[in-house]
Amino acid sequence: MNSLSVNDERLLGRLQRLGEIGRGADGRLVRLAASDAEKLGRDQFVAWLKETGIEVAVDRIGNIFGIWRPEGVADNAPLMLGSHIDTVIDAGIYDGCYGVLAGLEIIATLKESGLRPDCPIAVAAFTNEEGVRFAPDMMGSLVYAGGLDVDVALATTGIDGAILGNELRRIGYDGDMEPGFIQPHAYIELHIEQGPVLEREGIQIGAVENLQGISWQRVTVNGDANHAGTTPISMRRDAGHAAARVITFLRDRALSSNTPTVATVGCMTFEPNAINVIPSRAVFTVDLRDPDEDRLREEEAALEAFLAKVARDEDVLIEVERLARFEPVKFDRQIVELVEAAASRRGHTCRRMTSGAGHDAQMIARMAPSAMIFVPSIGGVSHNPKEKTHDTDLVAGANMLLDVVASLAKA
Ligand code: HGY
Ligand code: MN
Ligand code: MN
Ligand code: MN
Repeated sequence: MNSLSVNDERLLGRLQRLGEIGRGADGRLVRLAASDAEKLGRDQFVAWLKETGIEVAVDRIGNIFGIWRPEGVADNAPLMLGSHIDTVIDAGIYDGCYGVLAGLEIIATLKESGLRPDCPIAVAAFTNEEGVRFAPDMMGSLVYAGGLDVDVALATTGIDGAILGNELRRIGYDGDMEPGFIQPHAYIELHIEQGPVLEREGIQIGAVENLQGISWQRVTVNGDANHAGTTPISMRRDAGHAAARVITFLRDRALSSNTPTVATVGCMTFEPNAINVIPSRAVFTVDLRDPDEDRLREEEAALEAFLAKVARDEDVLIEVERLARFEPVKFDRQIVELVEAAASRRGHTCRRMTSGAGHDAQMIARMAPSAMIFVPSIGGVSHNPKEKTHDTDLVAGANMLLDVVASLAKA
């Protein structure tokens, strides 16, 4: 089977093509979950599934599946590949799309080769992996794996006030299959690393053995608007200043902790947001992550204590809303070993690693043995239009996925 390789031109061409869908006049790629731009991306993916001649199914949370059921192959539990095609704001073209299109490429390559796996093979594009418009992130795969009720998820309100279920209906992806309608016997997700490790160490393949814990919260600070010129500093209830103290606290704590803990405040708004008005309200998000669950809980407790201190010091009211909370996940050791074996057969350097980013694989791991394959990100950059991976690495990763699929599905 080792002689088989993916059609690299088709894979790379589709990545570039999908990477242009949702690019605005300003040149920024924005394909938020269930948006008009994402609909066009979904339509293109479905068109490629149909071109490949495989079954297309959409479930109630809008997850799209291409399912290859080769003739004469028992309808056993399928092997599932996939990732997501929704993006962050001003995104690169590889995050998620690479895993979805490589999964489709594996099916097309096997189908064309005449080789027959011993089970069906499915490729999934999960809804709302990024969680930028609707929280939590990895929502479609979380619902699929039974970790969130589908009707609760469909009722989620986005940052723009839209309701997810209405949006999926509006774009025509409110499918009728129940989430979990196919129970995979294994799931493998191919993804760019989105971090600096592989490139820094000059290693071609990451055999991802676990994924760190994630804690998302939205913090609202309520103070008092007042005149920027007449209000003495000591008499202010300045929501903006209180928020700034929290941002500095999070960064200083993560920096001084010499643990892998990371903390990010990615969104911040002030009200009334006027140059000469002391902010009456500040709303910001906190993204905390750590590979160790106990440490992540300590970080959450430290934040909670500091918020109480700031509320007292600055005489402001602070409310916290939980947006997402996922414990660290261990992937399936056997699949990780298959990845390492495939890498050595292909003569690639390979190392085990932890994923810093969240992925659909961490959710599907709740229902089936799952693992991931990483390829290097140039400069470790991602969630940025400069996100890039060498074509040779993209093709190497896809051929690795092909080998692991062939081992698991005995093609
Ligand atoms: O946030 C994450 O790690 C993922 O990109 N959704
Ligand atoms: Mn991703
Ligand atoms: Mn991402
Ligand atoms: Mn992800």
